[in-house]
Amino acid sequence: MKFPENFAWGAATSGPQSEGRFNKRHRNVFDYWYDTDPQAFYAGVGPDTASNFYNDYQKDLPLMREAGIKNLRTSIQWSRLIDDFETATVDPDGAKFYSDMIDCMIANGITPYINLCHFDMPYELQKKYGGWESKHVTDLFAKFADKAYELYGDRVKHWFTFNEPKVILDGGYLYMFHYPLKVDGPLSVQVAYNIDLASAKAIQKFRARFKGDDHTIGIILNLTPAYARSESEGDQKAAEFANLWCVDLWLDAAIKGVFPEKLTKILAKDGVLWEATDEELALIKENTIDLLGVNYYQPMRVQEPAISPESLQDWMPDIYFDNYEMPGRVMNVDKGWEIYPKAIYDIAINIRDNYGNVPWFVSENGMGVSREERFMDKNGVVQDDYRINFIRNHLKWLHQGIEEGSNCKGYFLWTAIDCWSWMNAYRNRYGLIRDDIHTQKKTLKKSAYWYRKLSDSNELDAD
Ligand code: BGP
Repeated sequence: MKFPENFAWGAATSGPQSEGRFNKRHRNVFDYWYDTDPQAFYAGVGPDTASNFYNDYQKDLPLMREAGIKNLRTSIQWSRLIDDFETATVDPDGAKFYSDMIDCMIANGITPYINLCHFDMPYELQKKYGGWESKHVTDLFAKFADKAYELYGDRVKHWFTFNEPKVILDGGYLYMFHYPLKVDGPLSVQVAYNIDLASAKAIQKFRARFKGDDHTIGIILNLTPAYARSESEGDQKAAEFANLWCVDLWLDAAIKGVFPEKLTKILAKDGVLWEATDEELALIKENTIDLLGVNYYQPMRVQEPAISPESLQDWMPDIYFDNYEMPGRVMNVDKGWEIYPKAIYDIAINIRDNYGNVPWFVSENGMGVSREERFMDKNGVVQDDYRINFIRNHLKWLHQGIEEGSNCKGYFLWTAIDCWSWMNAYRNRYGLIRDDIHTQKKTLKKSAYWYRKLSDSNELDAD
């Protein structure tokens, strides 16, 4: 299976998950949370060292290139680059680190894709203003973004405002797996809107700076269609709302610059619709993306809720649907996620048919496995055939979507080097490259050799 010419083969990581906290003068919300409650993190491991990318990037990047990674997405940490958040003056060490690291990527034949928010709200802004609860913070984010464009826009062509904004809501405002650990459905609705507003403001700055040249800006969304348990009316209605809230809300705002009317009607009826001004809505309308990143790991399956939404006191988005565990599903039992490669095709077709076939790429997809030492051969190489199969099965469906006309420009695996992952710390390993977190020794896994072949040939082997 041949992929289109210039198809971008790459991998993704993020600043907080790879760099380590070396020389950081400000904390993001995860740094703060770890400092105050280390036991909340798997095995008590926090972001202090991560995969030591801050110190190791000169060795790590050539290794990534050996693994066939020709494009790398990472993120600039707001809390590392910026010194004064109100005025967006820079921290000299942070600015130099990102500059040198970007130069090193390019010197190693790796194209940088730079994202500006990967869950890492500066703690001071969370404390003082409530982070994304505040519209003032959306202005501060745009200033930070503009500073990043100014510093690195000469070398970085592909920019992204947010990674998985929905997870900021899920983790921080609904299900308590990210700081600030609130459970507040109505507030999560305002946070969703404020993030879309912040993204549009950052895009506005981008357009003012890079007029009509080859720079692109986008957003990275975690998408999966909501699959209904059955054709029954109740299950179908549940899937309709889940799609509106989890998928259309984000895609419509990013690509069409508007919010789905069916959703805003329900939110208004429930008395939880966000506060918005006409001026803000016009700004969102005018500042849509060029390139969409799609993170896909697991499908969403839903069913009619067991309890009628009318009987609940507290508004939460999931009063309208319950998760459905499909009997006989294929699972990655380590991570607890269903494996369903066909969803990537459904996503491709949805973008083609309902979103003007906007250029997009798979910005994350991958398989997290615990205790990978189990699979090491006598030379210490992890024989991760499960990862190769996972990637292959997803690529087959992606290829099908491309054959049918979907405008997909690349595939980025999560991740290059095993990295730190929020509350899960180092529990699940996703890398093509193993990181021994005790010695920081990094070694290619079997999948790295396979991925190199794939990226060099631009062709997927049959089995
Ligand atoms: C995505 C995030 C990544 C990464 C990945 C794997 O949602 O964008 O940052 O963490 O999921 O998740 P985990 O490591 O928790 O299994």
